[in-house]
Order: sequence, then C-alpha cells, then structure tokens
Amino acid sequence: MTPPRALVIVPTFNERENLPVLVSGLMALPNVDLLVVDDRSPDGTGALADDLARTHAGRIDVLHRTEHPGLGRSYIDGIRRALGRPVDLICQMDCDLSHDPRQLPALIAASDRAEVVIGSRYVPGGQVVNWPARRRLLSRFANAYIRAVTRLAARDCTSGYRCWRRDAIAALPLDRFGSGGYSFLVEMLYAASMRGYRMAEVPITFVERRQGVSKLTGGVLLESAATPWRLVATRSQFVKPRRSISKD
Ligand SMILES: Nc1nc2c(ncn2[C@@H]2O[C@H](COP(=O)(O)OP(=O)(O)OP(=O)(O)O)[C@@H](O)[C@H]2O)c(=O)[nH]1
Ligand SMILES: [Mg+2]
Repeated sequence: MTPPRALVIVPTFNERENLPVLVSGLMALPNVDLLVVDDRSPDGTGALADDLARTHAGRIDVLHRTEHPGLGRSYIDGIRRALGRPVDLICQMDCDLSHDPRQLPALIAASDRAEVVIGSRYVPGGQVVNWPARRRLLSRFANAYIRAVTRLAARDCTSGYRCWRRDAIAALPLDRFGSGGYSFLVEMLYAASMRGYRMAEVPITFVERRQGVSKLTGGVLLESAATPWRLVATRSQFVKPRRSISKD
C-alpha cells in the first residue's frame, strides 16, 4: 500500500526565527508537504517563507493573505487551498516550535482509525514543557470548560496539532463558522463531532515557544469563553444535512 501524502497547514504571524527550524523538521519527513499561511507579518516571515519554498521546490507553498487577518480566516483560506492539492491528509501545526515534527508520523499513522487525530497534551504520555503554573491552569480549565459545555469527548480540544482525513475536513461547513481567532480550533472539533467523526488522541510533548511572542490576548480569551455556548446554541447548523427522502 502506498503511504498517505500529507499537507501541513501552518499559520504564521511574526515567526521569522522559528519558521526555518520548523521547515527543516518537516522536510526531513517523507510524504509531507507544507503550506504556510502568512498574515503580512511585519517581521518578514512571508518573504522568508518564499525563500524556503524556492529551496524546497514543489514541497512548500505560501499563501500571502492581505485582508482581514486572523487565525480562523487563515485556516479557512489554507484549508481551501490545501483541498486543491492531491493529498490524502491535511494537518495543522503551529509555527512556534511547540509542536515537534518528529511526532507527526504518529498522528498520520493514527488517521487510519479516525477521521481526525489530535496531538494531545492531556492523554497518558502527553506533556507540557516550560509552562508556568498559571498557563497550565488556564489551559486545563479551558479544556474542562469546553468539554462540560459542548460535551466534546476529546481531552485536548484546544490543541493546534491535528491531522484530518481529506474528505472529513472537506465536509466541514467552514463558511458557516463564526470564530475569528483561536476558538476556530474548538469550532472545527465541534463540527467534526456533530458529523459523527471518530476522533483519536495521540500523546505529544508540547514545548512553550522560546522565540517570538504569543498572540493570546484578553480579547482572545473572551471569545474563547463565549464560543462553547454559541456552538451549543447554534448546533443545528453543524448537523449533517439529511438526504432528502423521495416520496414515491
Ligand atoms: N496567519 C496567522 N497566523 C497566526 C495569527 N495569530 C497567531 N498565528 C499563528 O498561529 C500559531 C499559534 O499562535 P501562538 O501565538 O503560538 O498561540 P498559542 O500557541 O495559542 O499561544 P502560546 O501558548 O502563548 O504560544 C503560530 O504559528 C502563530 O504564528 C494570525 O492572526 N494570522
Ligand atoms: Mg504557541
């Protein structure tokens, strides 16, 4: 059997120090391509991505966004672009080196038993390195809160390290998604669960970023607090459309 071909979507905003390191980790993996989605990073990440794409011709694609910046919109544009490529799996990763490319093959392997595979900090074997107690607590609380409100079964609903089967991600109603920022990740999982997708969680070691700055702000946290309630209140829009029953 031929191994699956994966395309990893990586949204970037000011990740100049981190991108080359991530690229060399990903390019060391066979059957893995990269799509960088840059939001006009003032530090020149977009131009650097173009250079790296020339070095690794045919394996790296760069999408330069010019309108309405944001993580959610970047993912939507990235997923649409990725679906135009002949790949079996579409993955998501952060650029800040929190996600180790060496763990990607484990996510890819698990996609034979689930439509969506989550690189998870909160299953046995998973861990977080270099996070202060406050940050740990916030993430734990966020996950408990999301699970309680939405009834999602995954232990790590906010992880940005994921691997989707192509058909599964293609069927998500992205144009109806309401999250602009980080909540987009939760919305994706909610939509997946409403469609009855199987989810698998593979343990990862998550390492806090060393270079560049986090984009997690007060506004982001506010959106994150409201999102689970919005998802539940509007759940009917995520349900798979029924086949129309013919009357004759
Ligand atoms: N295209 C795009 N990428 C973004 C945007 N905001 C964040 N990113 C990228 O999304 C990924 C995750 O962002 P981080 O700032 O690391 O957020 P986080 O991992 O939730 O927070 P930390 O744990 O504090 O690092 C990184 O690759 C960022 O460069 C944005 O508005 N547009
Ligand atoms: Mg990060």
